Amino acid sequence: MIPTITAFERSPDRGRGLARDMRVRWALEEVGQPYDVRLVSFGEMKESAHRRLHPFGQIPTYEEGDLALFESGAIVFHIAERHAGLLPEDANARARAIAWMFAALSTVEPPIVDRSTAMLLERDKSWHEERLGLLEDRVRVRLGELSSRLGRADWLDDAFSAGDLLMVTVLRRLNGSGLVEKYPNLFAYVARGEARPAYKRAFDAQLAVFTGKPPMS
Ligand code: GTB
Repeated sequence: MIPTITAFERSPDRGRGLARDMRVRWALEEVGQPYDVRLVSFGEMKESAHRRLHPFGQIPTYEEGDLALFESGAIVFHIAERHAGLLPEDANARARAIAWMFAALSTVEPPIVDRSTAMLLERDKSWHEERLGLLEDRVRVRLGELSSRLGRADWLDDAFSAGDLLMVTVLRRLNGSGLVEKYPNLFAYVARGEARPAYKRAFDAQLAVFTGKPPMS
């Protein structure tokens, strides 16, 4: 059965792959699962038909037969559980990969989202610069810790996993900030993720929504 996901009809990131449908698309591409996309406007996301799928009126959602899911992490986990390629077979390695999924979403992403929100909504406030400094310090702490753990490895725990997929998408939200560049191993890690053929296919597909041109095959 071909699943259907939802994505922004007009993404505010202008196709830079920063919205959270990107991680779901990437996961589906990694496992070779074709998918359909239903584009929704900001208005439609808040209507009851969409809220039946997503209680908070957001994207992405995932529908597959009788199953409807929201939360990008839960969706990526579902895809990783149903298909080979995103979680190791070995039970302990699998548990560690899942720990990295949680780390990406609940330890590394929050300070990054706080920074993005400050950049988006608080630029006109008299206290913006001071607060931004504090928020960026918090981001730097996490990046430093992540960089130390990654060291010279290609991926967070041996082979590429759903943990890396989520972590790379989280770190990409710092594009243009200059923060990741200060940690050459993290910068290379993000580039390694972006170089994966599945990432490129997912990126091109979401960009095509913005440009209105079909992805190059
Ligand atoms: N925790 C949920 C998940 O992981 O799925 C969060 C979902 C979420 O934040 N969805 C956003 C949304 O629907 C889109 S991704 N927002 C509309 C709303 O809340 O009304 C967040 C996002 C949006 C835009 C950019 N950007 O322009 O760069 C980046 C990320």
